[in-house]
Amino acid sequence: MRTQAAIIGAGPAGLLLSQLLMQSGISTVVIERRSRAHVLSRIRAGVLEWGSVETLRRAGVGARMDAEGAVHEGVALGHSNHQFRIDFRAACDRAVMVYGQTKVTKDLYAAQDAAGAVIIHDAQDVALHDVEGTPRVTYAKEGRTHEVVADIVAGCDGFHGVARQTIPEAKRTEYAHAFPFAWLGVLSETPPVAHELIYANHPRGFALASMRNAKLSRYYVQVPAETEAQSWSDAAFWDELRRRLPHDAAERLITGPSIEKSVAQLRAFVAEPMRWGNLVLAGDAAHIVPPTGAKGLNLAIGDVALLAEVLTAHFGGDRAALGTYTARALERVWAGIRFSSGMTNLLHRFPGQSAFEQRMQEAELHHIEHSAAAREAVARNYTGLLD
Ligand code: FAS
Ligand code: PHB
Repeated sequence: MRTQAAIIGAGPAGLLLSQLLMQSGISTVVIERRSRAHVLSRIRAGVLEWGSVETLRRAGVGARMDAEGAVHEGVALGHSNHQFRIDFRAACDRAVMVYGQTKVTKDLYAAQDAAGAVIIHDAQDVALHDVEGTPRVTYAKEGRTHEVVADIVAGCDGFHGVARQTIPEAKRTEYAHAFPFAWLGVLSETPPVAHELIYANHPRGFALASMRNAKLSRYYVQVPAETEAQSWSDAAFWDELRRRLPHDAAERLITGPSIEKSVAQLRAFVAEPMRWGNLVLAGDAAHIVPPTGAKGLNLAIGDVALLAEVLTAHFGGDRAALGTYTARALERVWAGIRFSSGMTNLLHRFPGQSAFEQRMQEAELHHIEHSAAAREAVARNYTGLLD
């Protein structure tokens, strides 16, 4: 098979890139290791920066998001049984959209199906070849080996994918940091405790009250890194969440059976460069951020919006365009790492944390509450980083 852009991975990055490139008349083939059902079963991010909203609308997948998503103009930060609101509209005249990644992926699949996209699922042993020349992608399916020849290969295959490994180790610089804790997440068919998100610092550990809609809540509590999700009963989860949320929110908590329970490790990771010959990386294939800043999905969408612009110029004859991708993408990536790691350090309890360090976190949160400049900095980073 021959195409202009072979895309590895049918997560949000891969599907969105295929959608935007096809809109520019560039042919694509998407090669995904898992089944469509498996890809759509993942419960992950929930918050879209406004730049991501505009990119999804431009890609022609904004209709259900605009109909079913919720525009949020603020977020609450909590500590010492108290909470305060960061007003995005007042601070920087921006907002975010609460709309789950699962729905974003479903909307992208629907648009790609309508566009007649070629998406190959259950592709095994995916391998990239000759990425510095005319790239080839091979994969096994139904007992046969298949080959896709392309001008460009886009690695959108996530943190555990193969594309990043195709860049020679001697030419790759990887920055990695593992936080000494994880998030235990629960999805429940219960009304959220508040109409906006609450990020809470507590001496027992971090907690986050989020949601998918008015009848579907998403909650997280910080747990030790090696925690197994099933080692926590629903009752134990609700008790711990209630102890960590600020009192007024805890009083409103309505519990119910978990319909999904999972543990996400907290890590930061960046691989440089994000382009090698005719291979480009986007999304989790190139970087991971701790979810405390709601940046993972948004950085992936930001990469893809930039990459679609660069590849459209490249296929339009601009041979310098590809060389600009890494530096431009990494500026946003490192800004996302900085903000997400800062929020993680501010809101989580670290092993061996002293009483002084706990009070310093509370003092920083108190400063944010009472400083317009500090609130604006949080608002600008949470709603959109550089723009
Ligand atoms: P993805 O990992 O979503 O997609 C990569 C795709 O490539 C997958 O479908 C995979 O099956 C496929 N693939 C992998 N290897 C392959 C191979 N060899 N060949 C072919 N295909 C291959 N972000 C937030 O902002 N907020 C959150 O709360 C949040 N929670 C998260 C919880 C978990 C458990 C995880 C893992 C991530 C979370 N994230 C969160 C980050 C997440 O949303 C990512 O940023 C987002 O999925 C990035 O999208 P992609 O880059 O498309 O990668
Ligand atoms: C979520 O709703 O899953 C969510 C929201 C905000 C975050 C992380 C996760 O920072």
